[in-house]
Amino acid sequence: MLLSATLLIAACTDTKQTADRTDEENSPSKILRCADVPVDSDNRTHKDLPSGPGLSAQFPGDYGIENHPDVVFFENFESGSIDDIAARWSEARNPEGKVISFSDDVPPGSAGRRSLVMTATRSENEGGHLYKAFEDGWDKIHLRFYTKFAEDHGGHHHFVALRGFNTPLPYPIGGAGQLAGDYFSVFIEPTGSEINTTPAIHHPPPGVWQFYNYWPEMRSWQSPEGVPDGRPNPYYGNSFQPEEAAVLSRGEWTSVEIMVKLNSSPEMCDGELALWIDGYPAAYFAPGTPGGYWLQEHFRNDPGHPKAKPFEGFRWRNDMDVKINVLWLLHFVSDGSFNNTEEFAKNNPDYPVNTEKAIVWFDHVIMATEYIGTMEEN
Ligand SMILES: [Ca+2]
Repeated sequence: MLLSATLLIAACTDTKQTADRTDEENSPSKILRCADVPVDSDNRTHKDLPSGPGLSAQFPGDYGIENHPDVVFFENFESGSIDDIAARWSEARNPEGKVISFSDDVPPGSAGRRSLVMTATRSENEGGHLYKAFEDGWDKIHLRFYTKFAEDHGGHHHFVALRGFNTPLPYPIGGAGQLAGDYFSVFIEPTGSEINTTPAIHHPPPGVWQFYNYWPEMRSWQSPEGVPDGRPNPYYGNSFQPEEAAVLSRGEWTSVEIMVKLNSSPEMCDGELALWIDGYPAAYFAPGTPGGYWLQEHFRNDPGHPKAKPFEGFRWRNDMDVKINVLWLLHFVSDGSFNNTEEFAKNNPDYPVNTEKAIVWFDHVIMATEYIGTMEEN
């Protein structure tokens, strides 16, 4: 699960932080992890989250939604060239100009006429991105976007993220394989396997939605307890999935909304995470919900399991100056992903997959401090 070489920077910093942490854990004043402190079950579940249109209800087609006081960012790709859009964001990754383009295919009911397309081509590029670092940062953010995966889309690797730093850089820095000592990262992305049970349940590509997270209390893949065992690259993203798999659809627009709420002090474990697909609440991770248990780097959302305990909540940050301050509209399809897609195609000749190109559309990208919801049709 390596990110591309361009994203693998800052390993030195992470190594130092890992060392600091080890010293800290060996000292008598060891700080307890959130998971070390039992929490009472919360009666709330994902089913208690709002659904359907939210603040979007006042703006059919999302027309004028950027004027709502809770909206902090809006991109509909309606105006300007790709260079103009890149200038509105902090960085565009568009190798040889071959990844990012425009399309007149827009979500049903849109007030607009144009969307953005990203095309990853095997052996040529690994897709691209738009990356936005904000001077302001927030303690709680909803991100809602519409996306469409091509009818023949195969396997994917990393997709859209919200991240938080003390001081965000205007381009992505990597930390793959290392503990996220001083930042957090929340990807919402497709994956081929449902990991809440053993054995994992495999889905045809692109698969099911999951969160893939880095933060200071993340777990290692190297042992059942989530503790490193001395081998290199002990930390990759930790997976969180809905209890009932949210299967991606191909060839149609989907509304994806995520909510990240940061912990309210360095001591508190009251950080949260939520997911809506097409306006239906799909997952909610907060202190006391859902029931589940950790195995290696996966939190298994399985309330009925004998080992299940109420989820402990997220301590996303130790430094209160870390805010939600990066939006990463990423379409990263590695050659490894294409290899997996080819392998899948050999074994499943009746399931159409493109082994050379992976195409996704984006539109109606909104960040707000409250629930946004699905677009009211114009
Ligand atoms: Ca648009």
